[in-house]
Amino acid sequence: MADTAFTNATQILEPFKGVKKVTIEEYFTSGHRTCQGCESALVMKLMVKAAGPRTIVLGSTGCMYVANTTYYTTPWVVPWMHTQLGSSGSAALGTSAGLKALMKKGKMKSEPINVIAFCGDGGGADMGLGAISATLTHKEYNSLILLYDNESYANTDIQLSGLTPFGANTTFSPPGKAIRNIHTRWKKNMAGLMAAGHPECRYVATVCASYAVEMMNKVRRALTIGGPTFIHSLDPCPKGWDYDPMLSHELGELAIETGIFPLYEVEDGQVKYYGKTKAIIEGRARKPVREYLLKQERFAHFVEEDLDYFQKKVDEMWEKWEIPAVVPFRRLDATRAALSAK
Ligand SMILES: Cc1ncc(C[n+]2csc(CCOP(=O)(O)OP(=O)(O)O)c2C)c(N)n1
Ligand code: SF4
Ligand SMILES: [Mg+2]
Repeated sequence: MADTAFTNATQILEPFKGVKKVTIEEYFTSGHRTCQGCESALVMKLMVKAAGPRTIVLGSTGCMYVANTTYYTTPWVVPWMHTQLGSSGSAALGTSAGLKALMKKGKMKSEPINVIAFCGDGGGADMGLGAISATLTHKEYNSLILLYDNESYANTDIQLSGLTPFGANTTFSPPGKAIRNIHTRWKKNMAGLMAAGHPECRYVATVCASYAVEMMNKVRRALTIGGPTFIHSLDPCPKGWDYDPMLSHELGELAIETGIFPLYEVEDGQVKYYGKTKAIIEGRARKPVREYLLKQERFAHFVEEDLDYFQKKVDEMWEKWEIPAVVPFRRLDATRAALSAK
């Protein structure tokens, strides 16, 4: 049962118990022009299928706006609104506050209406970070912000974002003869940042559409808990990552199996790993990162040294972080000793 005391949560969306129990109705259908093998389009379809018909979707500029609203066509069956590139947070908060006010004044029937705002990694993890952060402090309004992470500003031809992985070839970081890796910064830890920094946000999860039922169930959990919630989805992008579109599903799996992108949810401060990430926590070996990286042409310029560096950074996430692969803080040995001596 959802705890409704803390927020305005008014509905219980039970998890789908297996693929056969998933509802057949579609609210994101034909009529879009995304690339073949686009995982972000699949994320839109699963996200709104999980939420159901009483849902308003808000979307910031990016592939999931442009390719989904080509002139006079749209795949959206539910009400949908475009919002400015950095505004998914503001749009979520404003819409949920507006609905609440109309219901309070009796101008609308009082009923649960899901407000979901999506954003890309550029729009969400870079440009719109402040607005998302503000929304996650407003516990009195129900909304879900879903960040679809294709690891670049894809719609404007693959510029690097704060979520582009180390070394990737983008139009802003083409490998050259003099400098092999132009992009040398490590990817932001977006879900960990949202979970650790927003005490009023009761639910943060990471998902990947390669695990579709689990992904939908995280959306249902977020909408059941209510208040402001956040989901980070890793979405293989054939154009930006430069691979055969038939590999989208497999690359999603490899991102998890190598430990590069962990699957977890943080509910009321408790971290729960799930899927193959849980298996890793329980002792299953992580696959080497090279199995994931070398299937993508954006890393075709990598030499052994780069693969080793990438592996070392991922190993650190699992072996040195205070909460493995979630929160990167490390306590000093002296602090640890003092606490355990109490
Ligand atoms: C304020 C602003 N700056 C730049 C643009 C141009 N622009 C449109 S979509 C886009 C890329 C957005 O990247 P992301 O949020 O990652 O979404 P994706 O295109 O990858 O789906 C950019 C830079 C814009 N629309 N608004
Ligand atoms: S560029 Fe990537 S995210 Fe954009 S429509 Fe194509 S596959 Fe999807
Ligand atoms: Mg993007």
